[in-house]
Amino acid sequence: MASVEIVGIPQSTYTRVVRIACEEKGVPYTLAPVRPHSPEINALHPFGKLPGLRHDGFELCESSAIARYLDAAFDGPKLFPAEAKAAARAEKWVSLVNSHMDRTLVRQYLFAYLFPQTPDKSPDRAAIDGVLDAVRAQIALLDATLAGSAYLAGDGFTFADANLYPILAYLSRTPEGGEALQAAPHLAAYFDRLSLRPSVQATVPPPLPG
Ligand SMILES: N[C@@H](CCC(=O)N[C@@H](CS)C(=O)NCC(=O)O)C(=O)O
Repeated sequence: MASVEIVGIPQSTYTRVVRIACEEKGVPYTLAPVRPHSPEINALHPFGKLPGLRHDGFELCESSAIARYLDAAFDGPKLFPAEAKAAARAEKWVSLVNSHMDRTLVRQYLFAYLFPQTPDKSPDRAAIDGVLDAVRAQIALLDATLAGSAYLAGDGFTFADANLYPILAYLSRTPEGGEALQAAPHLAAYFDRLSLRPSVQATVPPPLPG
């Protein structure tokens, strides 16, 4: 079978999500590093977002769709559970993270540190302070969920965990986010457990490009 090509930069959270998915399933892949909105990704994604996938003449975008494709097209451990309730719980957490947490934790909070809109490029304190309550509330929600199960969808690792991990990895390196994460015992233990997975260790991103 032709090899899988993931189109996206390794620092992108959603690109890392699909790389973790490939690693979990043992699917060999190459990474084609392109920036958002470049002609190459615009050809795969109608809104120019990372990542995309090319495989055997097939082209796809959207991380969750890519994970579904990998799960159906390749052998290896299942990323999505077969059992109805566990499958629905995994889907629910992918949707919650993509619809709400990515915006709060990455686009609003993290980006205020990484890509501040301040004149001197110092962290955007107003933006950070404005979103901190929401950051802490989302960390508390994850902590409460993980008090009841080892992984987001139940007792086993699923794509929902792969989908959350890259966000937590960046969050753990921020002042307030890292502190809140460490103070959330169930979430912190889950983060440490996921950090030991070979799929996670094989996809550690290099520093962000300037
Ligand atoms: N729903 C998309 C979201 C992808 C996404 O937001 N990717 C980010 C990189 S992590 C991106 O390309 N951002 C560029 C932009 O929004 O302009 C997916 O799940 O793949």
